[in-house]
Formats: sequence, structure tokens, C-alpha cells
Amino acid sequence: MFSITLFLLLQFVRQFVECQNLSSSLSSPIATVSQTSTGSSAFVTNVDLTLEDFWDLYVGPVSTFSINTTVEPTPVPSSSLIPPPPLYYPSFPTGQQVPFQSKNESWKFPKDFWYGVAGAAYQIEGAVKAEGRGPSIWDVLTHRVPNYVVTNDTGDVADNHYYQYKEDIARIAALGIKTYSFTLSWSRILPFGAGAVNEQALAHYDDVIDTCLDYGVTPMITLYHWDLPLFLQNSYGGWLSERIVPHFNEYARIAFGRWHSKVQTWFTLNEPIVFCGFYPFPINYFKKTDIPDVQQPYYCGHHVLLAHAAAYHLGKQINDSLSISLKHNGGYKIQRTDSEEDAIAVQRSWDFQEGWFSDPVFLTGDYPRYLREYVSTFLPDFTEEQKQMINGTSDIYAHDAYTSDFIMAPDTGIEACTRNESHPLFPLCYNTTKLYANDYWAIGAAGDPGTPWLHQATDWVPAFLHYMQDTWKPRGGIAITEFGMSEPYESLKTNLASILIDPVRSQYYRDYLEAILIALAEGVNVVGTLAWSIYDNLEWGQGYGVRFGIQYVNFTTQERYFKASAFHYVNMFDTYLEE
Ligand code: GBH
Repeated sequence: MFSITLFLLLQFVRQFVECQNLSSSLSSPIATVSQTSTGSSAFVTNVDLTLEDFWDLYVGPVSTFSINTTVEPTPVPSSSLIPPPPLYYPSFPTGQQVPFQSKNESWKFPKDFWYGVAGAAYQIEGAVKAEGRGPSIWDVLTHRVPNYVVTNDTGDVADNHYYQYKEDIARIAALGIKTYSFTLSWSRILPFGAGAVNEQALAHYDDVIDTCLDYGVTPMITLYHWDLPLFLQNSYGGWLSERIVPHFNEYARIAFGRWHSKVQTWFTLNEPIVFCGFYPFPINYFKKTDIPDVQQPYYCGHHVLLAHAAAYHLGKQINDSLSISLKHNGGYKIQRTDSEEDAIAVQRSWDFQEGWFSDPVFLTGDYPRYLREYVSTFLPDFTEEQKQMINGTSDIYAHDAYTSDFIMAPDTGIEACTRNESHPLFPLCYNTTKLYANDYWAIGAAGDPGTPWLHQATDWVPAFLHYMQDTWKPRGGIAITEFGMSEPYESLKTNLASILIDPVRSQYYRDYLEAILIALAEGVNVVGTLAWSIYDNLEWGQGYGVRFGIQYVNFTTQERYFKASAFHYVNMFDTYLEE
């Protein structure tokens, strides 16, 4: 059945390509796609596809927005910069009558501490087919795979940042925010992931960077935030193949080469635990692979480490003053009871989360113990040369530290899991919960029901920061490169005034930054923070149904509004940043 469908599809492509002289009518580069079916009737064919064909075949029509050329920023009205009413409780008893002014005199952010906001290309740019962008896996996941995004939303328009970035940068500058961390769309720059470069994309990012600099906002770049060029996924399985390494390197070379003199702080890849966890992909939309489902994330991780390390060295070679790091994720792991099994479960959890990428990059060039026990049964060992190449390849410990979890052994015990591949928790073999051991109270206030993984857990942030510093000993300190809160049920609100006061998020930012101030006072070297997110955007699998913005975006009109949390975030730095 599948072969027949594929056959018809390829017939269609051939006719399509033959009857329209696309190669001469489109300036897009031409790619060669190979499709192979499996089974006894396997056949292979090659078809020349233009970028337009490639879109049509794999994604289909996309939506556009009425604002579709770059717009000059409108002045930010001063009325929108009036701070909100205070939060309900002062941060500590000050005896003052104006809690918003409260300050603990023994706390401070060092004067070179950087604070900013972050966003990611596919979540905010929109304009997915504009100016030569090629499709990424997320265009397929959103357009073709039913319910992969629960709301079936797409990033076609998103925040229209591709055209409205000047306004967006002007707005954060008006708030007093000094850093903007954005990500490049690989398939804008290289529509097929490798090969011909799209000059329009380079010119676009030139202007994003220059606009930041004009407004006194420091740009920071992440090369890869999950939007893998579709062609690389379809050619060889994307991150499942070592062939991704030179392709990532070429992409990194273009970016570092072009922007190293204007952009000082770089991140190679965002949260590999998460994007390696996308594997296995839903079947029938992407190239098939023989790698067993459960092993796929670890093949991905292996190539991520090689690609990251190579890109790090390349960046340093181009400009050795750059700060280059990988963006880690996970969360603080709290041992739920004092049992020995729970202690092991906690270590397993570090090893399968942060340790997966942090131990290789900061400590040994190789995997931590419990992870290695598992992956060494199928992955090749890193050679000594590879270990040396991987070790030491992050200048700061960049962690997207949203929350924390309690960790415990599986009910069956750990060994019953590690010895049994069909155990539901295999290969991790630890359990997590948001509930304290009394099974009644959660760790802190919950975010939106669409993000069950997220509760406020700021009480644990100082301990987490100490743990990061003591364990991975980053030479350039620690940066919280994403943190944020999904205000509960925010996307259901229809009244603007109600949306704009976001107390759960506001309190999260205030308490989190106080926790960082405590850790700083205790000697942890925290160097910066990036609030997630610059504004509401496409929350991946949750679509627009979950909101993380410190600005509200009306997705019908693309108007932006500051939420109260934006002021609470900035106020912490107005209050505590050393002069
Ligand atoms: C960040 O990841 C992303 O970098 C960003 O793009 C995203 O918008 C932001 O979070 C908000 O979600 O559903 O139980 O399997 C944060 C780390 C790791 C948190 C994966 C959610 C899924 C947990 N994410 N995790 S679960």
C-alpha cells in the first residue's frame, strides 16, 4: 500500500516537474531527493525538485499575514510604560508603605550582569516561505501530522517577527531590557540545510543584529532551536546520522563568519534532551530508519555532541574572544525520601538529563555512569580524540532552568527496571512527581494545565545553582538562558485588562530573581538571565494555547502589549543592579 502511494506520488512529481519548466522559472536552488521504500518491491528514484516543489510536496499551502514587508517601528507610547499596580505581598517585611520600592540592601546583581529576553525562530518569525526559506521538520509536524500540535496551530504567521522585528526590538529597548537572544532559522540561511546559501536570509539577520545595536540591545544568537531543515531529515534521518556533523559545521561557519564581530555570545544548540526526544518521529512523514525507537534519542545525542564540539572549535578559530556554549535543560532533582533507592534514582536522573550533555562538555568528554551503562550496549564509544575534542567546549553553563522535580525510584525498584527493557520506565528507571512526599502539596504554584511539567519551584533555585557550579565548574559562570511561567488559563482570557495582569508569572520572576540574588550572595557565579519569552508565541505541541510571553500579542492584529510581568522582571534589575 505504502509503495503504491509512493509510486503515485513520484509519478505526480515527475509530471509536475516535466510540465512546468520550474528550474528556469524559479531562482531557488535545485535539490535531488531520493526516496526509498522498504520490502521486497523496493525501488529507488531520483527527482529534481525546486524549493517550491519541495514545499508543495511535503508541506502544502501556508498562511501569510497582511503585514508582509519589513515595517519601521512605531514609537512606543509612554502610556504603555507606566508600571502596573504592585504584587500583593512585599518580598520581605520592609516596614515601608510602598512594597514595589522594597529592597534588601545585602543583595545585588554585579554590574556586568546581563538580563534580557529570548525567543526562537520557528516560534516567532512566521513568514515561513518568504524570501527563500526552506521547510523545516516543524513545518511538516504542524501542517501534516494531525494533532502533533494539540490545537493544530502552525508557525506560518506566529508573531510575524520576520517583518516586525524593528518594533519588537524597539519595545524591549523602551522597557530597559539590554539583551535580546534570538535564534537563526537554518533553513532560511540554507533552504536545503546544505549547499546553496540564501543571501536574503543573511541580509535579514544582518538587519536584526544592526537594529539591536542601534537600540543599545546586545544580540545573542542560538544557531539551532529545533527547526531542522527538512531536507536533512529526509536525506539521512537528520540527527540520527553522523552526516549531520559536517552540515551543522558548514552552517555554523556561515553564521560565525558573518556575525562574529557584532555578536559576542553564541549558543550552538538548544536543549538537545528535548529535540533528541522528538525521535522517533511519527511514521510516514519522514525518512524511515532501522534504529530501534528507544535508542534513537541517544544516536541523536551522540551526533549533537560531535556537532556542538566541532562548531565550538570552529567559532573559536574564527574569533577566539567569542563566548560559545551549549544550552542545557532539565531541572533540580530533589530526592523525595531518604531511601537509598531514591538516592540512586536521583543520580540516574542527573545522568540521563543534565549529565547527558553537561558531563561530556564540562567534565570528561564522555557520558556519565548510568547513561553510559545503557548507551554502551549500542552506541560506539567516543574515541580518545573525540573525548578530547568534546571536553571543555562551553564557556558558560547555559541552563534553561524553569522548574524542579521530586525524584524517586520506580515502584518496582530500580533493578527490576534496568534489567527489563519492557519496563515502562526503561531505560531511565526513575520516577518524577511535583508532589512532596506527603502526596498532598505540590512543590509550588502550577502553571497552565498545558504545561504539567511546570510549577513554580523557586525555593530550590539557590540549591540548584550551587549544584551546577560545584558539579560542572563552568569557567565563565552560569547563565539562566531561559526561565518563565505559563500563566494558568491565559489563552482563555478575552479581556485585555485581565490578560495584562499576570500575577503567577510576575511572582515567579520576582521570586526567581531573589533566589539568584541569594545564590550570588552565597558565592555562586551567575552572570545573566534571559526571560522566556519576549512575547506570546507558538508553544510547540501546545500551539498558541499556552502563553509564556512577558508581552501579550493579539494574533489577529499582531499588536503587542506589555504584561505586568515585564515590569516586575525589569524592576528587579532597576532595584538590584550594581551601579
Ligand atoms: C523551553 O524548553 C524551550 O526552549 C522553548 O522553546 C519553549 O517555548 C519553552 O521551554 C516553554 O515550554 O511534557 O512532561 O514531556 C523548556 C524545557 C523540556 C520543558 C521538555 C517541557 C516536556 C516535559 N522543556 N519538557 S513533558
